[in-house]
Amino acid sequence: MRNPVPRAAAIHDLSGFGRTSLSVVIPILSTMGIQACSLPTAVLSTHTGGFDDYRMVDLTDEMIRFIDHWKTLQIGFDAVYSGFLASPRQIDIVADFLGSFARKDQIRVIDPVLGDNGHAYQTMGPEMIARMRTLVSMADVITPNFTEAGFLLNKPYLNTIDQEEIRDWVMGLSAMGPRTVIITSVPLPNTRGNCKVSSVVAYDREDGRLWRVDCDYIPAHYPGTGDAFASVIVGSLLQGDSLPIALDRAVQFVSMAIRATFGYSSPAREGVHLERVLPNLRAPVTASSYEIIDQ
Ligand code: PXL
Repeated sequence: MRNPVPRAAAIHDLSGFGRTSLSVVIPILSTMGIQACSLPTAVLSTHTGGFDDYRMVDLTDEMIRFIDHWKTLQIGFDAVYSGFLASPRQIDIVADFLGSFARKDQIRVIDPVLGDNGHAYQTMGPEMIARMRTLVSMADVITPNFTEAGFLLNKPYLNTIDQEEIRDWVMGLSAMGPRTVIITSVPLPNTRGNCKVSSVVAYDREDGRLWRVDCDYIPAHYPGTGDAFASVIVGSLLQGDSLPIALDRAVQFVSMAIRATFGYSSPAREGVHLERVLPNLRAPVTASSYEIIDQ
């Protein structure tokens, strides 16, 4: 039976400063009417993007004890949603978690947090990438950015990619297991005159349809926007939205968050001004800009 308030297990780190991971996941899910139950993978003073002297407490052993407690409570989750994992062993722990807490009509969303802009994050080595492929195979939905998609497929980073090739990428990732593959920050050639765009491309293996949503490119990079994007996808799917509407809502929200921030000169590493835009997640869905590119 579904919970009266949809409930998601949120398996991410807690970074105290910088607006990534649980600091982003919890407010977004709560605002969307979803109960977020945190299973922290690590506690950090800040996230690792743009800060050098961060302190990190790896919670791998504690996760096992926390999960054991949750098992005794027989908690039922409508979604299991994982992001930043702090050690290769945590990937096995999340895989076990998926087995132990499986239930009918549950969605398993894995955001394979590994890197961005062609580079792996400071804590992500080849073993994390290799093991992440196993976790991805157990998901219903994955939300890699373009860099992470390349890592999972073992493809070199490209500065631009055409529609034919990105179709191969999403199908290749879906063949690894997940029914739905959503790749963000795809550098497709622009379709809006001279305006540079960054696209989200998504594929649903069940109906074979391929979707695209373009966003205006803004020359700034804020850590945590991938976490915000995936969290809106989780909330939207749990609210019963279709895939293209979920994509639209996530793109619109992240674009708005970036625009709300970019006008100020706050350091990019502090993330987007989430607090200013959160209420928009409760607004009715009024506009959509998705396109179908293959059916
Ligand atoms: O936003 C992804 C993320 C999550 N958690 C930590 C990170 C990052 C990206 O830098 O460092 C700790």
